[in-house]
Amino acid sequence: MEKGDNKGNLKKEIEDVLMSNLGSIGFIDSGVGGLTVVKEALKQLPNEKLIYLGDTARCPYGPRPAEQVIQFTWEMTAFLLKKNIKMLVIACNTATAVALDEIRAKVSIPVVGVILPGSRAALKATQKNEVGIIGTVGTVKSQAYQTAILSKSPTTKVISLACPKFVSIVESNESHSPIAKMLVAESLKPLKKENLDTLILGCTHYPLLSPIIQAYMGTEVKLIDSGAETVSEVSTLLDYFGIAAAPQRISLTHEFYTTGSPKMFQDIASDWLQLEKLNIKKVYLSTLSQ
Ligand code: I24
Ligand code: DGL
Repeated sequence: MEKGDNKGNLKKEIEDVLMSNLGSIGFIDSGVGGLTVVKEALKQLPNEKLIYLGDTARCPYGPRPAEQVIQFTWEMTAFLLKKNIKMLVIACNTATAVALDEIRAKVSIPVVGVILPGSRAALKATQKNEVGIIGTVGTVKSQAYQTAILSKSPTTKVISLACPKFVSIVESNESHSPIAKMLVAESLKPLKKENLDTLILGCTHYPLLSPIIQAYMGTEVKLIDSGAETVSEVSTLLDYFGIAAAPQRISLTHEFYTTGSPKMFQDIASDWLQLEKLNIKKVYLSTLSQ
């Protein structure tokens, strides 16, 4: 082998290492719920290296004041920016609702939230021009979905409903239990009276409840998974900016960071993503606010 060949290989290897970081897509969430978005990304964008940060130590964000959610979201963004990501996805609906504009104004990479993609998909799906949205207290209070939908289609009727108990029912492994069925029926009762044909699942955890939400609302109501819609838009944007990753010669090692217990993160994430050993590290974002 000639000297030059070795040099060429080394250069290629260095380039590969650099590219593998420069080319990552960052995901931030209040905890593990954003893994519903990651699961879609693994399916729709298998060439992309993903870096996920979940603020499990301070989860849930849903009941927190907007100012605090903005602060936490900024801390997560600042952490991922050091990883040289090419795009940032705010996978958490509550964080998107209150912090997207501010984060976008502060960073130079494209920032994608979950609310516009979900709203667009709902407008596409509705025949009756009447859309429902369910989410956390923070998301509903912000009226971010309503604002997004009405800015595109002022005549659309939007009915918002906070379902604060849904997150805890999912997190207590009860998604398929009779208790969950009763809670869903009780909570969604006000929506049944309405004439909507499209319902946005405006929270990372709600896709896990979609079988019982669908059963209660009826098959004529189309459920929109905001996270899945967001990944489709990320795919479009990667092509638009010409920054989509090429097929990889080696298998990708995605990076996962949590502010909580890596062991518990591993248990949930490996079960949910059906991946055995994940690369999970603990991070400390801020010692000031817990
Ligand atoms: N689901 C979520 N969060 C949890 C949970 C869950 N525990 C069981 N299941 N806990 O979100 C949050 C608090 N933890 C997080 C880790 O650190 C410590 C604190 C929904 C996850 C959506 C991907 C139920 C469960 C599971 C495996 C897969 C899916 C799932 F155990 F819903
Ligand atoms: N990730 C949050 C959302 O999508 C749900 C969990 C929480 O309240 O932090 O709104």
